Amino acid sequence: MQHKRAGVKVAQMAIMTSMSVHPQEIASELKSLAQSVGLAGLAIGPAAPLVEAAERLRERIARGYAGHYGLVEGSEEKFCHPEALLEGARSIIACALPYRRGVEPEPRQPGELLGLSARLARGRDYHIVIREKMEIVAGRLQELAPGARTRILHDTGPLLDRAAAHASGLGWYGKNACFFVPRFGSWVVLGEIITDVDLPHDPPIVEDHCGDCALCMSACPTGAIRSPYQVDLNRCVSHLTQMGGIVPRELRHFMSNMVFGCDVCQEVCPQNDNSEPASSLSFEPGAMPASVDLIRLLNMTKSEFEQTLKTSSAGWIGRNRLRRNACIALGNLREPAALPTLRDILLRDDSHIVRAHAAWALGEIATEEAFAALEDCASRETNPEVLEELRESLYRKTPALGAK
Ligand code: B12
Ligand code: SF4
Ligand code: SF4
Repeated sequence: MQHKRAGVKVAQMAIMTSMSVHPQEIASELKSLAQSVGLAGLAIGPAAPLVEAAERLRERIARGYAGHYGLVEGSEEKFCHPEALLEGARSIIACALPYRRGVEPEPRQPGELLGLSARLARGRDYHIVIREKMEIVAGRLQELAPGARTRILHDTGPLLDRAAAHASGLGWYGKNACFFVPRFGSWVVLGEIITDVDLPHDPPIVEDHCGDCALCMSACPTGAIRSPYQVDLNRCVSHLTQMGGIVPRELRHFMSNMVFGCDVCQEVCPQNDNSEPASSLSFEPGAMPASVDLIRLLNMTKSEFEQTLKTSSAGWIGRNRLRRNACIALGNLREPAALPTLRDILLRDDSHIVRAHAAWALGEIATEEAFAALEDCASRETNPEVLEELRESLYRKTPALGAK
């Protein structure tokens, strides 16, 4: 073991001595490069354990605010150790990609069967965009420091991106738990390059930017921001739109017409008031529009999905979760015009999850015709989860039964 560590040290020294360019110059060049490729910022921190984040993550898991996304007891050991993710790791190069586009969607008019996607879902898949840009930065680092080793991580990697960005001095946390960077506010996604090159570190930003404000906490539709900086994943609408299976009935109303994600706690934030839109270099229009035609989404075939929404940032959740969310959105809009499509879905759809949420939506529309469709279906359906939803929706017609 000792022998191995000594070997790593020698390798590191080799990288430092073979560097023809001074580390300070490398850092400055990478920062300029980041700007020119359309990143919102780049900052460099030590590849050291994320001690504070580990403590917060432990507390969060203990309170039951996590539990999905592989965040279980002991996860802090897995997600807070950048130094373990690359042999000889010395620095984290934290990067932010802005995604807010200048164009705002037209507000929905009464009668329109439209859903809404969160801002980050509207461009090309951000996982691909940020990776492309970080590859350019990592490539330049390898030119400036020959022999440098790098590992690129973002979102699905085994590291807390916000905590790594914070430790690298890229920006600061808001009480909504989102990460803010200068000029672009919290409308950024994050990624990091771990490297064995010893680069000068930027100091973490420690100032509190929220002060007495608590707008995000009062605006959150489900009260998911339990205390400053602590979001209860189980109540967060963003999670509800992404989770698999049946969405808890008591939380569906809070999802409004969202088909992917939730931006409420960022939209109300005064720190985002003057945030700059992303340059065209960063976010080209993607397959997911801001306003989503819910009927079209429900009728979308597998091959149409593959060619369109699959290539957006929301594509990874798959066609049926998006169609399930479309049912919830239609239930919340309560527009009778959605009835024929929901009835067709309820009678014929392959996915029992989509059928179950169509049954809920018809119960929300609650017209004579909607109840007739539910009764018709109840006599043919065999799936227990759909039958349960049918029963609950039909209780709305005869509330006395529900009281039993
Ligand atoms: C699981 C997850 C979720 C979950 C839980 C989110 C949450 N707040 O806990 C759900 C599905 C709800 C979610 C929603 C969203 N997410 Co998300 N999500 C993740 C993921 C995969 C893991 C993050 C996680 O659970 N962390 C656990 C907690 C404990 O850690 P944390 O979020 O890093 O932050 C805490 C600690 O680090 C701690 N902390 C540590 N040091 C310090 C120091 C100080 C001084 C303070 C105050 C706090 C602090 O405070 C934070 C709050 O507890 C990351 C990707 C990744 N690999 O990191 C993306 C990520 C966090 N998500 C991201 C985004 C964009 C979103 C959404 C905006 C998407 C949307 N529009 O719907 C929402 C925002 C919801 C919100 N208010 O947080 C971005 C963050 C961008 C940003 N600018 O902050 C990430 C980093 C993905 C990426 N690579 O860009 N997400
Ligand atoms: S994303 Fe939406 S539900 Fe989640 S904490 Fe923010 S406002 Fe609340
Ligand atoms: S809304 Fe207020 S409290 Fe919430 S993150 Fe923004 S400034 Fe902080």
